[in-house]
Amino acid sequence: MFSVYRVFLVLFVTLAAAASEVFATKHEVTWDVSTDFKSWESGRTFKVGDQLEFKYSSSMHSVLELSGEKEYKSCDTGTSVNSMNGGNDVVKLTKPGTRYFACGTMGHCDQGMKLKIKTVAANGAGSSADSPSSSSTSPTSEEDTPSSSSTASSTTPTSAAQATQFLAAMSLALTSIIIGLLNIFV
Ligand SMILES: [Cu+2]
Repeated sequence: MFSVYRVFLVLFVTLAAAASEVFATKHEVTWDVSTDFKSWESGRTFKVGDQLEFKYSSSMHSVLELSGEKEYKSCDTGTSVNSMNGGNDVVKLTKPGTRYFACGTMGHCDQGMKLKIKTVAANGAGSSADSPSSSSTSPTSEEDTPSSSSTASSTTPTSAAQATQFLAAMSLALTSIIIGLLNIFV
């Protein structure tokens, strides 16, 4: 009987892990002097596990990660902690906190080509203790908006996210039932 319980526990943990994978969002950044990064950033939530994807022409721009707030404010790119120039650079948000990015091309940062990202701890999606409904940062708000690049798909198609949410809810319900039955029979 105990082994049955374990099987379902493993199943549930696996599903929860899969759900947290799907809930991770890839935030596509149109890395250009004409983008209003402040409003782009303010409309989004960045969670641990999410990714930034900087898309740009590598002959025009680059991506520097700046060391702090002071460097960000003054566009001091001299002490950058990381530099990328692939034109399609992915940055993983691995922990809560603030990170700063700027273009390395002369003058671009001063023209507003800089980005400040506040990452928050991922909520309930990955934790089996939380109910799935509490972890619903609504899928529609996480969709990438640029319509021109709709083929470069985000990692969270709405339907898949909803399906996974449903699965997570189902597995939680199933686990509750199993545990309830085990309590009766054992
Ligand atoms: Cu630039």
